[in-house]
Order: sequence, then C-alpha cells, then structure tokens
Amino acid sequence: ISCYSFNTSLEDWHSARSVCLQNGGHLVALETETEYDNIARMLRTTPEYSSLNNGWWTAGNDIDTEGTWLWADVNRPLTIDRWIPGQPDNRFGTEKCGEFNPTHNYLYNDLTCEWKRPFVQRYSIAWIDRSLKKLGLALSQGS
Ligand SMILES: [Ca+2]
Ligand SMILES: [Ca+2]
Repeated sequence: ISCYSFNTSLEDWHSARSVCLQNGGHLVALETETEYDNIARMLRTTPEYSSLNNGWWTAGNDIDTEGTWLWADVNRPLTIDRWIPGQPDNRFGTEKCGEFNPTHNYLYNDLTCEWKRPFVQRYSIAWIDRSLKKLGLALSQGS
C-alpha cells in the first residue's frame, strides 16, 4: 500500500524534502517501474497537475557521489530505467536531483537542486496505519 500527495507549492529540492519529512512522509521514491509509471500517468492525465507544465521533484539524487543515484530517506539505490534518452547528463556539472519532466512525457531527468518545483510525497505504511487508527480503521493484509 502506498499513499501519495501532490504538493503544488514550489520548493527547491532540499526544502521539498524537508516539507515531506515534516508532514510525516518523504519525497517519493520510485522503487519499481510500475510505481514510476503510475505516478507519471497521474501527473500527465490530471489537468490540475499537467496544466502546471512543470517538473516534479522526487527523492532521487546523486548529491553524495556524482553518478550514483539514490532515493533519499528510504536510502535505496535507483534501479529503474525511466530516464529520458541522454539523461542523466549532469548539465553544467551541477545536476544532482531527479524530476519527472513534463516536456518528455514525465520521464526522468536530472536537474539542478536549487530550481523550485512542485513535488510528490509518499507516506509510509506506519503513517497510514496511525492515521487510519485515529479514524477507528485498520489496515489488513491480503484480500
Ligand atoms: Ca549529477
Ligand atoms: Ca539533465
């Protein structure tokens, strides 16, 4: 189970990451290609989001080691391939943060972290479970 929120306030990557952590979640980590494609489709097909014609921050970054991409906060390597052909290009030697790119069908691009972008947050199972309990509901496994 995953729960996402699409935050349309414009933040640089580090601020976006902080906002997500304060909200009890984290910047979205696209750990499978299915997950990537589902979020990309949401951004592409929801007029409220696609009309912004803006990139969206995710947790992906190569801040620590150039060329080694990780998902921040979940601390896992980026293993999927949804890069725009020719990306990541580390343009100007300064691109360290990953975005869904609207001009390339929401494929992945590396970008300078200081740009301000809307961002996608993912909530943890623990956060969802706590929130449901407050409503008197519970998660159950299986079907
Ligand atoms: Ca880079
Ligand atoms: Ca790039």
